[in-house]
Amino acid sequence: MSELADGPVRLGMVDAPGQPTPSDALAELYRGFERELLVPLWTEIGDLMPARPRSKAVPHLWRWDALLKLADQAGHLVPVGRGGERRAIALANPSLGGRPFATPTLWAAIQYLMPGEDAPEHRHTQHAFRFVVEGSGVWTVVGRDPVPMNRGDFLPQAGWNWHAHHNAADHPMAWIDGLDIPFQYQTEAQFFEPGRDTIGEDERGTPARSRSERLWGHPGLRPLSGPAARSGSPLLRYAWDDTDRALADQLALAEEGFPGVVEPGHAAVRYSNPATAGDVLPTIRAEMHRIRPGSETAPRRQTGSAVYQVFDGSGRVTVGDRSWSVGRGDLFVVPSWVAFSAVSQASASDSDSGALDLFTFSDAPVFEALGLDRTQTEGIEA
Ligand code: 1HN
Repeated sequence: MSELADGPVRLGMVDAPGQPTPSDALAELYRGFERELLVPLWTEIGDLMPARPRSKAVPHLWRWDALLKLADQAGHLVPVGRGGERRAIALANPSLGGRPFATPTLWAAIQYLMPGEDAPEHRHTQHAFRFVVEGSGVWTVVGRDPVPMNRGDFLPQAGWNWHAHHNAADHPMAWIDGLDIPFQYQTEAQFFEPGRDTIGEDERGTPARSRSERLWGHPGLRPLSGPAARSGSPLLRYAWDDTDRALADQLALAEEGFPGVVEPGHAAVRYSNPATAGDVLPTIRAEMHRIRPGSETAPRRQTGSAVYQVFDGSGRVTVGDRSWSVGRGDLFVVPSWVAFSAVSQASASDSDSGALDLFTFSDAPVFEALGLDRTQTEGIEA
């Protein structure tokens, strides 16, 4: 065995194109690099500059039933309070070293609150949202504004806003949290600050609509009094009724012969900031897709990663070389430049709309801001 094998320089590269002929002098050179903490480009270029993205993450599926069962067990065993802050249990992509990272940029977790429980107030630079696949009864209090959380609601919450949660119901409630924690972990620009241990009595109200919705939640109408655009959406809840109607209208228009859907049988909406019409959060894009039974989306791949949750219905999803039958609540990951497609197999009897509804969030705003966004829809081999 050559001495080269012992150094940091990978022996496998010896046979790669453009590599020097092994010799004692070369081994001495490589030992010199090691001693001085230097790495030559010619042994690393394939990894540093791949011809196309090669994600460190892999496609993976988490079943909602399994998550919910474990979250409920945690509800009975693990208190919520200062330090841990939240009873949130994160998806750990199997190829990301056991870190609580669904993808290299995105955190996704199931969070659980028992009846009457409070999660303490804090704020952090990480951008976040909640999405509710089932249940109700929790109000998230953002900047002292109690915001209801019901099935199908999407609740963005830009970084550095104070927030706490309280369960006003007599039953536990689960939801998913999405945050840009892995992305901000890499940026090394995170800040965190604990707030009050308990929210005020005046914040324990259970209004059907938050103050933010009363100010910002009117289609196409922005308040003249509203605060200047912040770094994320001022609308704290996108209620399911509005999302559902938008999707149903798209499919109905298409059926009436008018343009409306992205592809046959496939309606889709993006949650947008009513002050800017851009993405709801600086680092996170969120969308809801509705696929008619029997319809299939064309395979597509793009730079950046995404997490999907089946909101309703059932079907089959394909992510790269993996494929799963999925149903309500199931979560899966689409890594960068891995093709994704979905087939709706729902029937009117096992879902609200009779279709496959997929909620998804991604890191697309980061890639677009940096000019790194690329999408391929044609010529993807099955
Ligand atoms: C957080 O504040 C929430 O507010 C959820 O519900 C998940 C994960 C890590 C750090 C803070 C929340 C979180 C989190």
